[in-house]
Amino acid sequence: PELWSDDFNDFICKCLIKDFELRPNVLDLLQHVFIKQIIGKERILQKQLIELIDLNQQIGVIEKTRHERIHTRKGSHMKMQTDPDEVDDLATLEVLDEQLQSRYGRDQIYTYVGDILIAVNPFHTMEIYTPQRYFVSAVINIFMKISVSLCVQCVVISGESGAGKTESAHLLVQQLTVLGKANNRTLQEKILLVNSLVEAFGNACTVINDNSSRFGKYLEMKFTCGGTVVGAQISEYLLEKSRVIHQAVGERNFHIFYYIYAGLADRKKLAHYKLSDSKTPKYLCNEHVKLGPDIVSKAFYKEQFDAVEQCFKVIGFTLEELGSVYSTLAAILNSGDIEFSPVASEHQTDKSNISNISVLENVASLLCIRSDELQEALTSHCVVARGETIVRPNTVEKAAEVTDAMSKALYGRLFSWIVNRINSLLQGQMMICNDDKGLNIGILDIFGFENFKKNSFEQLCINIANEQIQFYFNQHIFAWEQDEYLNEEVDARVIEYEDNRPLLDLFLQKPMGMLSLLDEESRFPQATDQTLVEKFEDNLKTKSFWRPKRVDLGFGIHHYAGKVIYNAAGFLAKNRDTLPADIVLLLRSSENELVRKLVTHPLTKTGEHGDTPYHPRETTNMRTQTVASYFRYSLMDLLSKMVAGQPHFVRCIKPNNDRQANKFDREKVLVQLRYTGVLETAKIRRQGYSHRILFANFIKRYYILAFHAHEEPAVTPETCAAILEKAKLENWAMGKTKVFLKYYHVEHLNLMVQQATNRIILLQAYVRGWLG
Ligand code: AOV
Ligand code: MG
Repeated sequence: PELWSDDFNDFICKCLIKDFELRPNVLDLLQHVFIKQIIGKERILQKQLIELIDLNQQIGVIEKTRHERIHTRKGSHMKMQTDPDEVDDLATLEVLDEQLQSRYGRDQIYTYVGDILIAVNPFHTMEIYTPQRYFVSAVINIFMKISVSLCVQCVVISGESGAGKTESAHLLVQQLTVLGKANNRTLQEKILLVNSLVEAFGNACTVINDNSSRFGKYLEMKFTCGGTVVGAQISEYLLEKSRVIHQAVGERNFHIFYYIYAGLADRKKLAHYKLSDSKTPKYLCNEHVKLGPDIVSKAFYKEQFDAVEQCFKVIGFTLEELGSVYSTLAAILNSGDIEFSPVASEHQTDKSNISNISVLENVASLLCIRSDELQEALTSHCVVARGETIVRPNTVEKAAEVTDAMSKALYGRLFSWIVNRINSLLQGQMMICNDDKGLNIGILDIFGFENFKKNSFEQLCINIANEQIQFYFNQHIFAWEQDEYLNEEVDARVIEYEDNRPLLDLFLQKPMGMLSLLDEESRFPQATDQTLVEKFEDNLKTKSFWRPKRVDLGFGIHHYAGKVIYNAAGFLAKNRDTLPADIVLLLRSSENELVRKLVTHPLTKTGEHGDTPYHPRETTNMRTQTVASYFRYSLMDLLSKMVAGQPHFVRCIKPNNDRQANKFDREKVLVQLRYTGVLETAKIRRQGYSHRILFANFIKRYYILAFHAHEEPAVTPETCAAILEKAKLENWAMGKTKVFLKYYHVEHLNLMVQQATNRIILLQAYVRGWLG
């Protein structure tokens, strides 16, 4: 082929996506030569060509060892004769957990099982992310795929809480920004900061993870065809707002509250934001917070506050906006301290009064609303009866509920606003390039599967989301693969896998699924959490649901990742998540623009793509949408994004429950490998056909192995067979439109093409006199 042709580019890409460990000089070349020159389709300079040939020789050395390995694999029918320690892809190995353990002992935390990347949490800082040895080959893989296939790539990171998803997502973004060398350094910096900023607001300390994600995050990085990063957009899902007003035993509120409280104190600005140094706001006092060695110091919080403020500024928030964000946070903290006391009224209905008016005034002043109106909105409510509006007093309990609802709503909307604002600021940055066809890499990092001592509505939502991701994984790895065998009439052994569809139906089916039942019950004013659990029990007839004895309001679910006992206390209130219209109207009257924006909607639909999910609940009638139905909507939105791309799965594995470095609990790992389907994946990769290539593509890629360069062989199964036979491969299958290959076939074919192309490069270079 012509040296500068597409085929040649294709070849380079193939070299790069090999999963050998990249060496520093190869890496440099990768950045300097390939990405800029080849993918950018510019001519390579003579000097660089020489370097390229060096590289080829290096690849040759690496390939030689690979070659031997592949042959051993083929010859011995999967009985590995090579040292398994050397193998980065464990799909061929039988004892996966054992191998992972010995690799872990050597700090080799990344391992492939077929095309799935396993990342075992090292629980200590690793030296591997230095600029010289920066890249996990998976990153290169993804990066090259967008360049080659010009299709959206989607990285789905999953694993239980504390397994390392968020950390992996960070590293991935970091590496992609370096690879996608933006000409625009500031943009690159901004993209890196976005993650930290959003996490300050959306992460919190739980009993499992000190930096636990309490929302789902989908970050899309946009690239030009030349591989330069030109922008990013972020979508957030299902923030656990209830944490603002209440935290479970041993847990904390969202990080940002501690940051701002310590940061403002340090700057002697507490009074300005109506906070007191001597009295910690109630929302931040969880008396049961553990006091372990990792208790975070004020100095640390203060540093974090400075960092967050810096992020805001670099991304482009104005000082005015920052002030409003701080005021809103301070208003939320103050709201938690408003105290109500009962007042006996003449009609003997329970009325409530605010016993610390000064705090109420603080809240009103921070939100720029009138304090008398706020008092009224908290201590009374309007009902419409027979066309007449009647004002009814709120009991102490009710008034406190309304206050909490306001806090949660303000925080949830503030979070969405920040995310939307980031998006529009990054959008403004986006360089529109001529060749920008919108190449896109999405990275999904959600909250991991949770099973606490006490599990509530939040855990149910989190676990359903994980159940959905697992379903998507199964579909992709098992179900679609098997469908394809059927359609193509290829005889392949069917792999049994744990199908969690019945479980998803249990949750999501309409009208008899758990969420629908919850919504239905939420509409009855007389319903209680007790009637709700009974409703579940009467309608959910499956082995995966049961009522444990001795647990009031308890129900159990057998999730894909294990059994969880939930407690339905508070489910109805949490699901209704009512924000009284009086509060909405009052906040809309605020003199602060941000506060007004938070309650006027839709927030924004960013940019021309309009692909940021707006919140359907934020329409005129704020009371109709329950958390369950919003949750369902979000899940579908997320899924539609994922399905649109080509997925890459990263499975994070937690090696022990004690967050300890160098501790590998075999049993714990095995359980995760089992329920995440990694073991079955290994099986399917061994027994099935990992690659299915359309005849035309197969011939285009490999014809050179059996035909002359100038020939154009017919696109037929016979041509494909001829190529495969020429390459002396066995055990492949021919479908109706595709060739079915085991992945070691593809390795072998690629190797042969590379060798053929290497010869061509050297020859051409020689002919042109560049080799002296
Ligand atoms: P998660 O995202 O999977 O949990 P994190 O990414 O927050 O888990 O990881 C938990 C902790 O493990 C981090 O705070 C680090 O201390 C450590 N860790 C993880 N990955 C690495 C790594 N590559 N190198 C060094 N340390 C690491 V959750 O959000 O709770 O589901 O909901
Ligand atoms: Mg996380």
